[in-house]
Amino acid sequence: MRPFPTFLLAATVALPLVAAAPAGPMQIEHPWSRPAVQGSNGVGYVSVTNTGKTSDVLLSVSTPAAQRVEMHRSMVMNGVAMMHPVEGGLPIPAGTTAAFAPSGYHLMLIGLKQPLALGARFPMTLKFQKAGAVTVQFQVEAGAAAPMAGMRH
Ligand SMILES: [Cu+2]
Repeated sequence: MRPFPTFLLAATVALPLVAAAPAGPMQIEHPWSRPAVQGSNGVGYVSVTNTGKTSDVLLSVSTPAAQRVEMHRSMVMNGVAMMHPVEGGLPIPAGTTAAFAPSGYHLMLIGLKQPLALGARFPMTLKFQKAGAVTVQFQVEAGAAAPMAGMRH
């Protein structure tokens, strides 16, 4: 299904950077994950701002820590929490932020090859259509629970 455009937040003010990685026009902030056991699925959250002048697309994400990574969107339908895969990449227009955060878009780590222990760090590579591949370290944090009941991610 097509991504719903509410995740796009106009970045009209300069925000202070937290654990930012230089990635050309892509400003990547607060890459984090939750504790999970080997063999299960993990989750990744990150904020990606396109500071460039042209639109870009987040095509895919990969990590040596899992068999594959999918982009998902959490939503509630008829009172039931569900997740849908984002097909065809996630467009990030110039000057906007794609926010992967609890109860919204998230990165789903399918088939963890290693446990994700609290405090550990692991690399994830974000592949953009124009900005190319960008590898950032995700930190395993306790984080806040998903604000919506029944929603795990
Ligand atoms: Cu998911």
